Amino acid sequence: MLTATVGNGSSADPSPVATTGVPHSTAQRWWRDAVIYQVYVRSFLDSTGDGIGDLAGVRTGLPYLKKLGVDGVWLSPFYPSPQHDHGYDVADYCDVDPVYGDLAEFDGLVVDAHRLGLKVLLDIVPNHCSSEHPWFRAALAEGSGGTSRSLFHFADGRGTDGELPPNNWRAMFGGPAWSRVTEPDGTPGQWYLHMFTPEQPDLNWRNPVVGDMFEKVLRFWLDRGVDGFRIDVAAGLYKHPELPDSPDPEADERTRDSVNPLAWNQPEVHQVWRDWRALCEEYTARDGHDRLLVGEVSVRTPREQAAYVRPDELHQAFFFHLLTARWDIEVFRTVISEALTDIAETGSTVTWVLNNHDQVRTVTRYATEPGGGPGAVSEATSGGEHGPARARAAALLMLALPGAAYVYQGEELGLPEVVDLPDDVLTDPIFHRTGSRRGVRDGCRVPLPWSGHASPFGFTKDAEAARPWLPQPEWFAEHSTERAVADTRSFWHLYREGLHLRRSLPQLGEGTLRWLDSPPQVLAFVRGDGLVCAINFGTDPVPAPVPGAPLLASGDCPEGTLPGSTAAWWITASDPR
Ligand code: TEU
Repeated sequence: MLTATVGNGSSADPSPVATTGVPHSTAQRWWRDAVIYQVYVRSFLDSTGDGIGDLAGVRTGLPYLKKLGVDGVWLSPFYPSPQHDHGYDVADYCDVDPVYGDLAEFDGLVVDAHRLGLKVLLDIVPNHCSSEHPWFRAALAEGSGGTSRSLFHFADGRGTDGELPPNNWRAMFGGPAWSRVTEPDGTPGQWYLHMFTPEQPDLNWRNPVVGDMFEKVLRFWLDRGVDGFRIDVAAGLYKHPELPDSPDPEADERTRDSVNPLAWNQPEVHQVWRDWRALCEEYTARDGHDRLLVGEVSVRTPREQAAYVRPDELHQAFFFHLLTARWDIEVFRTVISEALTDIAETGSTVTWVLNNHDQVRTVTRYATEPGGGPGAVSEATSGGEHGPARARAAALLMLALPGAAYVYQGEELGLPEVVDLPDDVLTDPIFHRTGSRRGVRDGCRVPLPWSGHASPFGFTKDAEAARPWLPQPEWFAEHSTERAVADTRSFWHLYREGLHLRRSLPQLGEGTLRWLDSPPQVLAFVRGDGLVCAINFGTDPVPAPVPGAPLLASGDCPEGTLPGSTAAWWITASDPR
C-alpha cells in the first residue's frame, strides 16, 4: 500500500512521503512503475507504401522500442473506422481496419512483443462509436421509439416543431453536442448526442446492452493475449439522466463541456470500472499475470481522479496535471505534491505523462516563454531558446518520480511540434468544425522520421511509395531515430539511460519521495536511500545539491553545478536535507 504525507515541498516540511507498497510478484502489479510507449499507429511506420503507418510497421519497430527500454506499448485505435477522428470513431470493435492490416498481423504483433518482453495495451473507445457502426445505422433506420435508439442518447427537440436541440451542451470539438436526424419517412426527426463530433454518437451506458457488448469486446482482445487497455474518455460514459442544460457552457474555458458536471464524471461510471477490473482479475486468476486498465480521466482535480484508481477500479489514470503544468517551479511542485497525496492514498501509483497525441509536444510547449505560450508555438522548428533543454529536464524529472510513466512516440527523439502544416492538409475535426487552428492536433501526429535526409525519412517502404499522410518538414532529418541512436547526447540516449537506471536502481520506480531544501528556482527531492533528483527551472546555474559528478543529467552539468533548464540525478551516501 502506498501511503503518502507529502510535505508542501518547503524546506520546513521534510516529512517523508509516498512509501513503498507491499512486495508482489513481478508478473502481478508490473504496471505500478512501468513505462509504456504510446504508438500512434498511423504515424509510426508504414510497411505497405501507402503513406500510412500500420501494424506490420509496428512489428518492425518493436526491437527499436525494446532497445529504448520501455516495458510495453499502447496502440492507438486501429479498428475499422471511417477515420473522422483517426480511429476514435469505431465502426467495429473486434477487427482491424484493412488500412492497418488484419487480425493475423495483430496476432503476430502480440507474439513478437511478448517474445521481446513487451506488454501490449489497446485503446478502447467506450464513450461513443462511429456513426457507421451497425448499431447507429439500425437506430437511424428504425425511427423514433426503435430499440436501437436506446443504445444512444436520442431525444425530441425543443421548440414548437422540435427544431431546437434538447439542451445547450457544446461538443468538445466545436458546435452543439446534438444533431438532428431525418426520420425514415423523410420528416425532421429526433436529435442525438455527440460530445465530440456528429460522426461519434455517444453510447447510452444506462442501457445494459452497451455494457454487455463491451464485455464481449474486452474478452475478444484479452483472449488474443493483450495485456490491457487504455480507456478513451473514461470519465464520460454516464451523463445526467435528465440531460438538463449545462450551467452556461460558453461562459469561459472553465465551463467548456470538458468539465460540464452534467455530461461527465457521473457517479454511476465507477461501477463500469469495478466490472472491468473484476474481468481483468478473472484473467489474472488464470495465469497470475495482471491485465492493466489505464483511464483517460479528464477531471478537474487530482482528488476527483483518485476516485477512479481505487483498488477495485482502474489500475491507472493518466495524471494530466503534470502534462498541462506550465514551466513554473511552483506549479510543478504543487501538482507533484497533490498527485502523491491524492492518488497515493488510494493504494495505486501515479501515472505520469508529459506528451500524447492530443497535446503540443513539450519541446514546443516549454519554448521561449515561461508557459510555452503563443510565442512558443512560432519557435517550433527548434523549440525556441529553451524548449529542448526544458523538455529534456522535464523528462528526467518524470522518470525520477514514484509511479508509472507514459512516453509518446517522437518524445524520445525530441521532436518539436510541426506548427506550420498548411490548412489544406489538416485532418483534425477540431479544425474542420471550428475553422480555427487552436488546439489542432495534427502537429504532434506527423509521421516519424527513421532515417535519411529527406521525406519520407524511412517512414514508408521506399521513395516510390505514396507520400506520408501528413507532410514531414525538412528539419525532421535532425531528429531521425537513426541519428538519435548514433548520437550519445541525443534525447534518445537520455531516455534510454533514464529507463535503464529506473529498472536497475531500487530507489526508482515505486517508493518514497522526500522534498529537499533547495535554492529558489530549484526543485529537489530524494528517492529512497539516497538518489537525489534536482531540476533548475531558472536560466542561471546554481550549486549542485550533492557534491560529485551526477549519475545522469539532462544536459551538460559540470561537477558541483546545476545549470539552468537542467535536471540531474545523484547518488549520495549522506542523508540530504
Ligand atoms: O480525447 C478526449 C479528450 O478529452 C479530448 O477532448 C482531449 O482533451 C482533446 O483532444 C485535447 O485537445 C480522447 C482522445 O485522446 C482523442 O484523440 C479523441 O479525439 C477523443 O477522445 C474522442 O474520442
